[in-house]
Amino acid sequence: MVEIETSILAKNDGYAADNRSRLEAAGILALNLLSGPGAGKTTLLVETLKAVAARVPCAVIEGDQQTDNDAARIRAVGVPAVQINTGKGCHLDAHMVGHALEKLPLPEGGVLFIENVGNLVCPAAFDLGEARRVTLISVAEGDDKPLKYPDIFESADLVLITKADLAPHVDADLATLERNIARVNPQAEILHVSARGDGGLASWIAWLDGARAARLDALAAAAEARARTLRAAAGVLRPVSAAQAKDA
Ligand SMILES: Nc1nc2c(ncn2[C@@H]2O[C@H](COP(=O)(O)OP(=O)(O)OP(=O)(O)O)[C@@H](O)[C@H]2O)c(=O)[nH]1
Ligand SMILES: [Mg+2]
Repeated sequence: MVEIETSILAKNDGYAADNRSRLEAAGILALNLLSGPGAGKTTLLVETLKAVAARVPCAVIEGDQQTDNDAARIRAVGVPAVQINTGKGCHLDAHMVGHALEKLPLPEGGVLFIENVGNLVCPAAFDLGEARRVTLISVAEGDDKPLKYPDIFESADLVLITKADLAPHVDADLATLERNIARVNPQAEILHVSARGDGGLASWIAWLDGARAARLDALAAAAEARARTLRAAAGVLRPVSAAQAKDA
């Protein structure tokens, strides 16, 4: 059993590396969004795309066991989306995402959002080739979830505590929730968001802009370093003229 799992994950890692190279070559920030069912991933995406898609090229890959409801919600705001149905599967894997990439217009220099299947457990183990992981948990889910389902929080770069507008109605203990996230993953950034009302997504959109700028900077720096290496090699290899050879 353990051997089978290791081989499945090793295979997945190979596909994830291919996806990562492809996304890097197109200067794309790819985000893997993970949460239990209904934490608000698609609603967050719809409201985010309404706010940013006019100035940032975006595309979305949606993962659900059945239906293309979520992809339809994204397309309704004018952003390209591909729906993956996993059938009996409980998570996306990098092979599925690789096929979805072929069906999308890739948002060169922009952001690819990958909404994973709603599940607090299985998606955590599968690298999709993303640059960053964003885990969502709504205020209504209970402050003990990071301790009960640690994997999905442990691997997150950012944790979004969603549906902040509902906090007073569900007796949410947000200080304990934050403490439990930090116990599992002290490095993760934590932001509180709400898709209802004005300004509830401002901190998340600022994070997104910062992450994209950092990604593009890092890719540009790597390309410049590579260009310097190639120029240096060209200098060494440049044919020496007869006159230069005589002077030397
Ligand atoms: N009050 C409130 N409701 C929200 C918020 N965000 C999402 N919802 C509601 O929560 C429900 C689930 O939202 P979705 O965006 O479909 O959640 P999801 O994580 O994409 O769900 P799956 O894809 O099925 O896992 C919907 O009824 C949304 O309207 C929010 O910020 N505040
Ligand atoms: Mg959804």
